[in-house]
Amino acid sequence: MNHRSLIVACAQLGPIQRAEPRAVAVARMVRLMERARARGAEFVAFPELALTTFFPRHYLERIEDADAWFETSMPSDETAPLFAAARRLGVGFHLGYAERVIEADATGRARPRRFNTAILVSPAGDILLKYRKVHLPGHAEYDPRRNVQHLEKRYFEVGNLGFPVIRAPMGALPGVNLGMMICNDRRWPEAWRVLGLQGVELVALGYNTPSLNQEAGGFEAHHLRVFHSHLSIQAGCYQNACFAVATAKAGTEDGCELFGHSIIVNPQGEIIAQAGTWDDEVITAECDFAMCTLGRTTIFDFAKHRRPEAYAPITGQVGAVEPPVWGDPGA
Ligand code: CDV
Repeated sequence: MNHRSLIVACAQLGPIQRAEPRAVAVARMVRLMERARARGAEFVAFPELALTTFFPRHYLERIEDADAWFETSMPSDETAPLFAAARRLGVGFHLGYAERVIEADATGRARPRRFNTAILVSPAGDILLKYRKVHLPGHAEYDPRRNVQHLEKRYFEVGNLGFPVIRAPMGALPGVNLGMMICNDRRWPEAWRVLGLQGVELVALGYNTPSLNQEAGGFEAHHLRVFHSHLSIQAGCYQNACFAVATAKAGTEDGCELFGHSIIVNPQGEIIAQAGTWDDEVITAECDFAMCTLGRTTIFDFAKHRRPEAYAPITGQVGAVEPPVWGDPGA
């Protein structure tokens, strides 16, 4: 049997302050790609919104005033060095960024639209696949109760590309099934399963997650923030028999702390590499895709064991609908 393996890297980024120009961030990212390549990596994953500060923490009354944080072309003059590095080093990469496009909406009207986006880029510098974040956390209006805002629902529309998977050459392999999710998506088993149903073998995902729960909806112990992130990624990999390369933006950015703990996870749900700093850092691991077979042919053999006829509420409703109280004659 052919050995199908790929060396992947998380290129974790330390903080990018509000005043830091894109060119500085891109230069840091190119250095991380070089370090990853020197350690054998054939595919490098960057965080969510990797080119700028995590700007949804800043409230701007006019959404257009946030446009400086958005990319209107990819690559652009400023991001071209990433694509050049991919070609020079022969590595593919995953990049999260804020995307502004003129695109028709559901009514057919073309207008400026903004998405929290990620792309997969081949070692030849071609964009293979685009994904737009589906699960946007936070709120759309300024919330005076919060110490730090989380305005993703203000600055972005819900992604309209679904959860696509592509089979593409990567490293020495003629085809790997590659998919993406972005940050909060990792907490939703539905997102993983849609990727799993397309036979995804490697999920690239980036995140910006504050160390503190800023929602003020109740106490959440600090250590549980990292635990819940890892729990979600490990469960997603195990239940869909795939690898994940999950990359953080880390450290104190604009006075707000983001946890690092970037990880690479195998189809058994085990963490096989983990970042140890809250700064620019490369971690690598080898993904042997033969490991996906066990889950796919036994407990998570979808064709044999899934029961979609029992899953209607998953796509038929949004919020929970509780059952009536047992024995209540009025119910
Ligand atoms: N960028 C994110 O999507 N962050 C969320 C926070 C707000 C909880 C996350 O799920 O990590």
